[in-house]
Amino acid sequence: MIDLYTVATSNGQRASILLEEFGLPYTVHKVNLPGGDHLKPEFLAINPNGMGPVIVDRDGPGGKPLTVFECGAIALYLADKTGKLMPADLAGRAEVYKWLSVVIANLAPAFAGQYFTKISAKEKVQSAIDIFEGRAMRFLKVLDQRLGEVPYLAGASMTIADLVAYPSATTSVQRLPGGIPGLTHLQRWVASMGARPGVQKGMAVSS
Ligand SMILES: N[C@@H](CCC(=O)N[C@@H](CS)C(=O)NCC(=O)O)C(=O)O
Repeated sequence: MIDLYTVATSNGQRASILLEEFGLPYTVHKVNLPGGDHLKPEFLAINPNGMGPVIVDRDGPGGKPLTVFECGAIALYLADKTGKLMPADLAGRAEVYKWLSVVIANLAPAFAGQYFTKISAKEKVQSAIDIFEGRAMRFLKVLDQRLGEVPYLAGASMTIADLVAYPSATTSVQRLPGGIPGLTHLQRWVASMGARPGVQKGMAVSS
């Protein structure tokens, strides 16, 4: 059994749709960010960064509990644990690493910057908001271009890269003025990913 400590954001959604699509049983623990749950000692004990989501795999390697934080690490750990949603060949795996990194290291931080400058900041600086929104749109266009070439981010089959990307392309994009008109390949992929029962359940778990 896995304990999922989740947050009602794109990052929490990444973890819960991964667990659903891997078909792993898990118990949900909701972390209340406005209430400061993530800064309490018991949460910092499982993620010293004080950020959700976190999973605690009670049946980790050697039958011992193992804690994993950071969405990219959670996705890779679960793929390794199950042997699913990751190609067997090195070239295919490299595609997963690339597109997973585009989302985790570029798109998600751009949306985080947009959130901080547009919503959290007491003083709104339009030029800073424009930088983050421009970067988010730039990376979304890269995903759209890629999805015009192949059905899924890493190629012919759905992988963890798609599951990690999906919440950014649905939840986070709602904060972009005007949404993503014209990104037709991305929209096609969003519709097909969103039709999956596991994705729907996982999105609901962390909303
Ligand atoms: N890079 C982290 C980002 C996680 C993250 O930003 N979590 C946010 C919620 S969306 C959080 O817990 N923030 C609390 C804080 O920054 O204090 C990941 O991929 O898991």
